[in-house]
Amino acid sequence: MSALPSMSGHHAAGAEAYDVVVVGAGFAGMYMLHRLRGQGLKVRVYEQGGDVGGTWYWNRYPGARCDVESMQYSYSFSDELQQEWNWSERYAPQSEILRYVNHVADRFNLRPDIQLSIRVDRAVFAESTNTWSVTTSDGKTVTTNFVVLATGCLSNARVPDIKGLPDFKGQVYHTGHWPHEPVDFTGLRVGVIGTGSSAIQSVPVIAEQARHLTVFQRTANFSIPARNAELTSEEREAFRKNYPEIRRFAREESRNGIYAELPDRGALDDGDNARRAKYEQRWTKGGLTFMLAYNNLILDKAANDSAAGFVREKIAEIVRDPETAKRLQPEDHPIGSKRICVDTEYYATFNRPNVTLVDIKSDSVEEILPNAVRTRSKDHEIDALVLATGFDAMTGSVARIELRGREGRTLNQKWVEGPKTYLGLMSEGFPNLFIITGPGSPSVLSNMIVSIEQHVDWITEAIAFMRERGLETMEASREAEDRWVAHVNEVAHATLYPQANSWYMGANIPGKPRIFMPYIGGVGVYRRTCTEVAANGYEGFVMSAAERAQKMAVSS
Ligand code: N01
Repeated sequence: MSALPSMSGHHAAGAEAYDVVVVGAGFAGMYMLHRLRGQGLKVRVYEQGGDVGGTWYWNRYPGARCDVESMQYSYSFSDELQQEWNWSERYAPQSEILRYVNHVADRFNLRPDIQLSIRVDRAVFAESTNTWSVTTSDGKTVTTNFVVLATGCLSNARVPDIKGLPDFKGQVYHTGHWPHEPVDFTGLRVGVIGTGSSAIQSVPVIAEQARHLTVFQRTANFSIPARNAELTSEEREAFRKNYPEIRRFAREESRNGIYAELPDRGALDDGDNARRAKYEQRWTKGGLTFMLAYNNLILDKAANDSAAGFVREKIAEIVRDPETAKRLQPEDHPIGSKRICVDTEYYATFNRPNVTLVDIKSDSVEEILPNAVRTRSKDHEIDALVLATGFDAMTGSVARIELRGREGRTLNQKWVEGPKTYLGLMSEGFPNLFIITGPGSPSVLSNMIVSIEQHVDWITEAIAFMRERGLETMEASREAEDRWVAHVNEVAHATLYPQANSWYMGANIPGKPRIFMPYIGGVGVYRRTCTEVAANGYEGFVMSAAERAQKMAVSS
């Protein structure tokens, strides 16, 4: 326990008082709790799910796995933990990741400070006391000095507004909100709407069960084989032995928080044969790092075209029906400008006699009938419908909470033209409100665990800094925030990313402002920026002591 006093000095009488309220008990909220408790702070975590795990609690669809290898998609803060946990596969299934999260909750005794099945509905900052009042779905209000939003980037499942959907007489599922009981599609005609990562993982598994599967595709996506396999004990040992360097590299040198061999040249620096051999090698190795074949794939359109062309050729080789292969070949965005998908037998699934691909760009969905999806040209009869339609990403979960900062202004009002933050950590006008992996930080462009740990450590240190100096509020300055928002956009527009209608841009939500949300500058670069900001006395942030505390100091 820290020798410093708890901070809950100026809270209104009556309400329960905390130093920090954390919203969400996924990977971010759990580690945040662990660090803050280590500082002797009184912390309460609210989690709307029935258990810990966040994304991994909700996304239970068939075939759900992470697209970052488990030996790297895992906490690094405890060497004992990373040495003792046995990942079974290169990409562990969702159930195993959830077991791991639960193991962490127990191992670090986190549960007593986590309240489950409780949503945070509103948080209001009181300028008179410099505290937040947090109201939860059970009607209670507590006060706290700090609020940390650990609400996740992809946690607000999005059900599209399709005519007739409520009248469908079979079961409707959303991949991001999957039932806890096993779903059995045996003997059923199933429809899947959407072809993003969630669909690409679930389609091959559903196809094995269903009598017939119809996949409704609006936009084709690039997918690379996962090459998932059981991990041998030698492979696990190699990671464990080299963890110090693997983790250091991921944090400090990588762009995306993943330890991987970095390319030393651009795609056009190699001749046709050498380039093809390199893509082939990456394709055979599998996984997200396909995009690391060359150092300019996401910067130079001609370089990108060479990689995209390679994957299109692979699709044509795998898929036997030329019409279907053509429909599956993405043509409307550069490869990697939407998160590249990682699959097991996705394209090959379209060779099965019980699978049909419907291109709903040319043959759009008109409505859902009680027993079918009606597209312009025909009714596709189905018994069950899976919506793999994604999330209101990055801002969606934050937007669902009524957050009122200075002068009663809500964050939704402030972000009406797109999210504005300084470093993705704080937003001006909202003192003592931190966001873990918020818009404006590498977040979804990285191995989330690396970015989560970096933010949690930074926030922990900022709070400790304030306590040591008797400071009561911290917030982003308008000027620093404006500069950061401009920088995030400038970096994004120097790449091919904005050329895709992706959820990175908010383009999947009708009416959502189009602004590039994650920071592309790279995990290592971003980390150095945050470290320098802190070393320079939290440059760009305004910190202040309470007037009351100052008065007390003067009079004593
Ligand atoms: O969601 P998405 P997701 N009518 O938004 C379509 C992470 N993740 O859940 O592209 C018809 O990518 C939409 O079509 P279009 C990962 O970061 C990771 O699959 O907008 N179709 C698209 O095809 C990922 O990027 C893992 O034209 C509609 C699909 O639905 C992120 O989560 C696994 C529609 C949505 O794709 C989101 O992935 C899963 C409509 N009205 C997820 N509305 C791994 O780690 C939407 N679509 C492997």
